[in-house]
Amino acid sequence: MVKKKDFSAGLPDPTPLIEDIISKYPRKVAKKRAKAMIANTPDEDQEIQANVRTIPGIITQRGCTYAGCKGVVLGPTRDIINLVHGPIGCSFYAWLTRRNQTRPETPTDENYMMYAFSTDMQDENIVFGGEVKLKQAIREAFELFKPKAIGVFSTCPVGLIGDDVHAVSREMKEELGINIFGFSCEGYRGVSQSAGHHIANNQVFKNVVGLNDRPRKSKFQLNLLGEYNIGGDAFELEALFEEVGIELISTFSGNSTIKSMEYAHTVDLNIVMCHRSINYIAEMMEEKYGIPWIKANFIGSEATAKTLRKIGEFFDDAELTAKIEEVIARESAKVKEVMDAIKPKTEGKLAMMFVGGSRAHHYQELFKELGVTTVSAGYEFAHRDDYEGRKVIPNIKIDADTRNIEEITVTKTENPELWREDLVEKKAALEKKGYEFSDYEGMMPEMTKNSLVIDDISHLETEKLIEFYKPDIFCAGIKEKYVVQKSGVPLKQLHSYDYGGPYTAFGGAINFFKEMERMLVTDVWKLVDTPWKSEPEIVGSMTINA
Ligand code: CFM
Repeated sequence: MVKKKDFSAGLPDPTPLIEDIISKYPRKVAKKRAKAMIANTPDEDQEIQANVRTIPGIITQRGCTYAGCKGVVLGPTRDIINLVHGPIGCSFYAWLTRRNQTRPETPTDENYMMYAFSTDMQDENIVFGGEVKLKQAIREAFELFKPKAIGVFSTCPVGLIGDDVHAVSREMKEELGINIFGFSCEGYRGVSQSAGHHIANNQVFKNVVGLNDRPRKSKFQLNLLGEYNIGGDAFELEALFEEVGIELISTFSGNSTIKSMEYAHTVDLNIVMCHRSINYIAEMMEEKYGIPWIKANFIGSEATAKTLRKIGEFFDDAELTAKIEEVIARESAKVKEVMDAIKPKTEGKLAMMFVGGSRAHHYQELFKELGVTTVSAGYEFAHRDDYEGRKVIPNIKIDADTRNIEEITVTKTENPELWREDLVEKKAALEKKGYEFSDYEGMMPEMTKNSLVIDDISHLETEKLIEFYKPDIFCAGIKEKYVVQKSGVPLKQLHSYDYGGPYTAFGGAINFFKEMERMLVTDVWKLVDTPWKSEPEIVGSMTINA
């Protein structure tokens, strides 16, 4: 049975634990891994190593560049055909595995999310080239579905043999008369899926955003960036915006359509949920159109209220503000009722979370509301700014792996009607009052003293941490789930939500609290250990007849 630790007087200094882990590695590996582990001191500027190559041989949680581009950023848009140029495995293992939901407006609306489109590359294509096959596949997809747009995604062999997906896309665009564009998102192109996010942002900005200057329809228009509708998260937020009277123009990319992205530049404000995967588009929209962005967080009821108020402050409209306050008051009361019932049972428990590039931070809010302390957390593939805040961006060294990603230059639009000087002025005026734009403070300043922050955690480190902290819950993904549970610690998947969700906004917080009650307030995990360790189960006797 796992013996609980009492950290009510504060967390212990994790330095001896770091030293113990490091001592198990060969010298070179130890040197590298030491830089990725920080005993957190929130009011000091501490530097963590992030977004560097995983050491070969270490079991990482990371995915590939193709996964970040095709699966994460473009995957949730229902009416673009995502055609994968590569071996079938790259499509098969990316097929409906991420729980990004969608809801077409009518039953006959286009929705390709349940399909897997692939060129099914064979040895012959690897040897003689696959461009002809790619063209055929594009024509076939077009004839069958007549889509508005097709995206072509490169897998590793495409880059190795030199197929030009961009040239093929241009040619096919001309031939078929629909929007077709390619992504150089070969799996090996970056150190993780993070490179794929960047590549996706660039291509969507170049080929989609700004194609349709739809006239304004409402008073308050915004885009929600970095929300992928896992487990219905975006549905919660859509309902919330609708109720307060804000028009959500486009979500990048949960429950989205390619059309909505085409007129995404007609908003007044971009709000960024997942900073890691989408900050590039937020920055580019500001550069080109003068649209400002703010960081948002809808995970946790307090965080939701804070974000709503910040949006209200931006629009500065008495009616909107009143409506926002009304919704906050009504919904917070519902959340509080559930929280008050559950918190006495969860208070003082310990959590750990190692997830992606934003949730390891966001979900700490929900645990905090239940009185659960996050003793250790880390991202799989985030950058230093997601840990330490955007202030460190100018000091991040650009390495060869980052140079591998196309850097596009964005300039101010020449169309005076599209350049939002009014927003530029509004931003300047609000900044004078202390309103923060274009900022993300990162995870480390918000974590407690002596919490242990680890980037790209390895399997050995995971086991050592469990042994040391004996957490009540571990949050990660399917790759870790059963290994962790075998050690008697429940694991909540924060990628797929274990078939649960939504967890955003007020309704989502209630869902999460109820689920945490079920996972944290149960004795079942104490039964994981073998009972014969403490008490003999079979008693036998033997008689010997001499
Ligand atoms: Fe952003 Fe995401 Fe995440 Fe991410 Fe992901 Fe995901 Fe994630 Mo899995 S975009 S960084 S690449 S919030 S798929 S919806 S859960 S690792 S923490």
